[in-house]
Amino acid sequence: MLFFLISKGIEMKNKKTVITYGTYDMLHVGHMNLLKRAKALGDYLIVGVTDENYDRSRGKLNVVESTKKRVKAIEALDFVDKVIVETHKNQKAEDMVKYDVDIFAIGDDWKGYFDYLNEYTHVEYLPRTEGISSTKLRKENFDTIKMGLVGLGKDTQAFADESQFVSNVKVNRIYAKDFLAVKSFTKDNELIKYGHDNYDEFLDTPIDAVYIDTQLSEHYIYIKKALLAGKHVLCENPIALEKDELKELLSLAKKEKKLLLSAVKTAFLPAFNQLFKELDTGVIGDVKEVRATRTSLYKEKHYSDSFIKQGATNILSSYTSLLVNKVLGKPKSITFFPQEEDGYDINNLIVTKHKNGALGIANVAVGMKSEGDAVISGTKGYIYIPAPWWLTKKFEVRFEDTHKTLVFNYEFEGCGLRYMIAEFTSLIQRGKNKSKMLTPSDIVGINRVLLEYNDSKKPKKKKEK
Ligand code: C2G
Repeated sequence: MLFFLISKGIEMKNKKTVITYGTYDMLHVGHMNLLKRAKALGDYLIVGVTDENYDRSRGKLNVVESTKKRVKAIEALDFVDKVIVETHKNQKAEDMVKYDVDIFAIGDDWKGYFDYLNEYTHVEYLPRTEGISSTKLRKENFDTIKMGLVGLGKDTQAFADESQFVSNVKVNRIYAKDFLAVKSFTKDNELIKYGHDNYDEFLDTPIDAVYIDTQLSEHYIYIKKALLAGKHVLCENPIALEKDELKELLSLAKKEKKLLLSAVKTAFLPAFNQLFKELDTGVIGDVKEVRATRTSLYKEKHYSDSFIKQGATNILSSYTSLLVNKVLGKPKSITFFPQEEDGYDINNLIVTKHKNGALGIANVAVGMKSEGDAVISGTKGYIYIPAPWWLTKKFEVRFEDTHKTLVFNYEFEGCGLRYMIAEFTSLIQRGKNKSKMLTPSDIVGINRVLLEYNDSKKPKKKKEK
């Protein structure tokens, strides 16, 4: 046995380990050439396949295949000896030591970028295969999604600008009630060339999908008409202000086989999605409480004189509900502690009770500012998301022993909209009518609190004598 172990040790040491990394989306001849050239440098090839959150945090938004599918495709190559998943920025340096790597190899499109790894191993830049790329394959294999914008708000131009970073998307049309405003918006606009002040005419144009950002009270009717016109819908939340309207829209989307997604961009950010992967490992034990605060001094103008006002709960609780519901699930009870002024809630403390007695504590306000952080508390530790948690790029897993803190950084580019646009359009291209990052039950969950609150504001029907 000892002889075997010694000879194994010598064999392993004589073995020349080569490592390379990549997304390997829609595996093509350029990838294969690179992998074969890397293997030829040694006799043991490790391939690091990037996971989707790491890819998205480094600006690769349009990856089509899941991490699992891409790992399997590389594992199927008989000349690849080991496959690992690359999940974060500094992993390469850690891997050089962990796997006692002799050569780090990568395409020469990265020339110079990985020179720092010469500190740990020998870096080789290999010739890239011209004329083929995953981006090119995506353009060839997927239709371009044409999107129209509904409403002319503070984020309209940002949405159009951000869509430029997503492949196979064209945003070139807008509808809004105010024709003069539409005319001046499209006049010198590089992207949005066509303007409408008639919604039916707008829906009759060759667009596949719409992004709705109007007064909250109009969302329902704009969504309904778009779905009936065969368009996919991405709409600012809330989707609807009353329970039966939400139910009607979700079943209409299902019937029309169209995608209906709430535009809660937090749900699509890399760090936010990584957070749930870490939670699922049980790293903080059983979750007992989720606390999240979101405040903004931005106030919607009051158009509707209905009992439903556009205060803190309707404007902001979708975000806190997203975190509370994704972690704790559907609440068993909801209690409101609103502060009201001018007939609407400028601030609302929303306490929800969940299975196993876990508590959700959400604080939303439009009439005051507070610290916008979030804490997920468990029996072994807790996750702290610094303000603004809803645009999170980092979170920490903390324990009683402060030396054991784990820090996770997942950058994202721009204002975050491109991740939502990429998810929305890639689902349409792949014929999917629901997102894993924001499922239909998530959409019900993020609207549940505000619908209950609006319900509680309804004038009570006088009991017939
Ligand atoms: N490649 C190539 N020829 C092509 C396309 C890609 O040689 N026509 C090489 C790339 O240079 C890279 C590998 O194939 O070495 C994987 O390419 P991608 O899947 O595009 O991955 P990439 O974004 O380059 O990630 O941590 C990830 C690494 O930074 C590389």
